[in-house]
Amino acid sequence: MKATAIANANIALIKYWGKRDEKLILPNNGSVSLTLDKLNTITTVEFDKKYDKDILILDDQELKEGEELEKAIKHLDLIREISGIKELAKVVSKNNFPTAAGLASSASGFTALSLAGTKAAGKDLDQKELSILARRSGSGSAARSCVGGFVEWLKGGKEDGTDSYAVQIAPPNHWPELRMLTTIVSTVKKKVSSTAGMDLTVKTSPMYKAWLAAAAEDLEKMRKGVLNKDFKSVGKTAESNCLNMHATMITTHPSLIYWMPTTLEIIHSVLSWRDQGLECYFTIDAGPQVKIICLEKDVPELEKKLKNIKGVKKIIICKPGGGPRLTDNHLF
Ligand code: 2P0
Repeated sequence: MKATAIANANIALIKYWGKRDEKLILPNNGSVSLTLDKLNTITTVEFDKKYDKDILILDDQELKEGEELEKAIKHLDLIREISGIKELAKVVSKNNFPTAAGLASSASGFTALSLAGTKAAGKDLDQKELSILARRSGSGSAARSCVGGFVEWLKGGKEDGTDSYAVQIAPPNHWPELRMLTTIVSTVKKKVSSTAGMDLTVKTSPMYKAWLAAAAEDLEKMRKGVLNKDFKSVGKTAESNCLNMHATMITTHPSLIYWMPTTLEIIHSVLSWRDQGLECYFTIDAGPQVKIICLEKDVPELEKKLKNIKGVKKIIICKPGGGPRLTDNHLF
């Protein structure tokens, strides 16, 4: 009753920000993401009678308490419920990138946990079932990491959430020249989680209604842009959707300002590089890191320019990546 899975992170081109159901983790708006090939989580799950509690070891550290542990146990409970097993589990998980700094570690983490956990429990879920499970306890955006390439998480309308899951708009090889440069400007764990942040935004930002209206239009444009490989439209739409989301964050009470000085420096740089003819666009999640959307041909030039910005600690060059997979390389 042991299995190991690897799942890739995803970065939203059209963001998810706000829930219509907090228990089932159902979104107020549909979102679109790119699954990335370079940022991943590997997770081994073993259910066994020998365990007298659920054990979670994340990046070599056993979690003894806290929200992350609670979410993981809740997820294991869901897996036990759908599989009809009672055994407790040991979970060992490793990210190849900083956890909880706005790099979607929870999405790849909960996807890997869902796939490894259900397999260890003797269940084979299809992509839709996995996506519905993955979003349930830890991270809504995990629904999207269950699918490779260009992905839409359907908002759905049903109360039970059975029509809110991720589908593929196009596979990774649809647009192999597209790149997402992920810059790391800070590895400090953020003060306000996405879950708490979006809840506050829905309740207090006067901009929230406008965000929802714009996001619905952005979604249409993004689907078309991806299918037509229209780089300008994809970049512009992603950038303005990101800024709209951050406008709702900034106008939340108390204010949620995830940006750091280097974040802003990169934003200004991208705008000026674009003025000079270097076509690139930015997107930012609930954290300080900036992701730059560009084409393969411009990567060397952009990398050179980014390295000249003092606060940029690391640049990870990502391509469209695949969905989650099982492996025999268990972590214990
Ligand atoms: C996204 N984010 O679409 C948006 C943009 C952050 C900003 O989804 O509350 O871990 O657990 O469902 O999915 C990050 O939050 O949040 C996120 P919950 P999640 O990628």
